[in-house]
Amino acid sequence: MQSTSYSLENIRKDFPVLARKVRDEKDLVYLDNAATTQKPIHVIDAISDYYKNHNSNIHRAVHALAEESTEAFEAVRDKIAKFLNIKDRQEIIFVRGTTEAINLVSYSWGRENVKKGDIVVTTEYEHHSNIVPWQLLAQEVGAEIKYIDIDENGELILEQLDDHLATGKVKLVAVSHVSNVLGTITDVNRIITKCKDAGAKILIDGAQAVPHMKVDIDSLDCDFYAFSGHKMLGPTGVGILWAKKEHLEKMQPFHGGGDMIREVHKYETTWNDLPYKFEAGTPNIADVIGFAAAIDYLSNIGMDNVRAHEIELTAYALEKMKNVKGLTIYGPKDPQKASGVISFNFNDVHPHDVATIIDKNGVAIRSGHHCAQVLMEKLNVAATNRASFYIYTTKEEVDVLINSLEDVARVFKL
Ligand code: 7TS
Repeated sequence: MQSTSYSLENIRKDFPVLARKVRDEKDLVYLDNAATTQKPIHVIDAISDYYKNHNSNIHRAVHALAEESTEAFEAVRDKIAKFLNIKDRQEIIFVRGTTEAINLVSYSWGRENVKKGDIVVTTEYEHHSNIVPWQLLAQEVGAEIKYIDIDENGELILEQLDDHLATGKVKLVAVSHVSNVLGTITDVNRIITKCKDAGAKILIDGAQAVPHMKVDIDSLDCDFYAFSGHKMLGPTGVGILWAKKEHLEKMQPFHGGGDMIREVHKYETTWNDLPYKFEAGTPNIADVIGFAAAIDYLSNIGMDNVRAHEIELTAYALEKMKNVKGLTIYGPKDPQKASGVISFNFNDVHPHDVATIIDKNGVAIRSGHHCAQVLMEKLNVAATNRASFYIYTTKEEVDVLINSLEDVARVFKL
């Protein structure tokens, strides 16, 4: 176990995959953390231990293994409550990820509360997961979608939110806490204040925020908050929807089935208490338990240290990238305003070509539209390259990325 001080060397030793060689014995330089992070041995062992020693379904049987599994599973809810300063554990719903969390809100809350002529506001830098569910809802009920645009620094033009709210028709504002492409940190406190004054509800997509900074749900005081475990060292297939109890109590279930019921009769059913009303069927027990090990790991490092490391790396990368001819960087140039994500294009080379060439040096970045085609349209590009950092990323790895661009220049004779 690493100490609470930040030891990059010790941290890296906890991630077996980081020792891998790829593409002709090159050291792996993993810079695709916004897509998913690598897993420390603690998480891998926790999942393995669960299957080896405890595996059972939960909430039902009275035997020893069922009791152990249920206790371990429910303890994770308490751990999440503590990690994010959530006062009421009944407000924490286990889902598969951010995508499912947002769809749950769109179906169960949206279909009751958003009517013909109402407006749902989102932003130009959303992931498709925070656009498409609202489009589906809008089409079904006859509502409208409006956008908050971004400025040339990749920041939201919040005056546009005022204009939307002034119509009196806005039922919900759905915004990401951090952009997955630009890394921009949204001023969610300002947005929440504006929404409250106007009586609009607010959903925050925290998929790129919770892994990278301290998030305090109680003091944020929004209505819905969604995030995924796999972007913060946890396994895939586990995510969280947090919602205010007053909403969850009134909402219809999203899925029907086992565990979410109190009584089922031939023609009618009553619902279980929160949070189980929204957790139909056997959940992803082993991965929820693995997620707890990820939270322990991050808590042990301290989220302030995680953030400080990313600011340092981003500042280092941006400074070095300034000197690379033909590089266009999208989003904030101030590392205090962004998380560890840098999107760029290199001359006119297609991002897939850039990514393919630097992959030969073992560098893993993402190229494409990053599930943010509305943003690509705004930037007037089909795609970008994206390098994204995490707790184990080193300055040497940033150097490998930047030096690899010379190979791209050579291939394309730039
Ligand atoms: N919202 C944001 C801001 C995201 O970055 C992502 C995933 C999602 C929602 C969806 O999360 P999921 O866990 O339900 O899939 N973002 C990315 C990405 O940037 N590259 O791959 C996945």
